[in-house]
Amino acid sequence: MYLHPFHIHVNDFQVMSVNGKPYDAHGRQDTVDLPMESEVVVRIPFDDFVGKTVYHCHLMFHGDFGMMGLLNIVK
Ligand SMILES: [Cu+2]
Repeated sequence: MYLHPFHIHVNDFQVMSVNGKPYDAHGRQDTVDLPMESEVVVRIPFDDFVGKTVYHCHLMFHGDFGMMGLLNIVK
């Protein structure tokens, strides 16, 4: 099975579920490995950063082909 190492910059997150199944999280993390065509639910405490940052697949060619997005964190 192919994985996408999904990563969010700046703010670590807690993984709640992957494909609807509860995830055995042990605190916050900055990357989670996801199977192909999956859905992840995360909780992110936006405590101390305001501005733009990105999320993306850590496989750079995946990011180049669209697996990258922008977060605009506001007060
Ligand atoms: Cu990927």
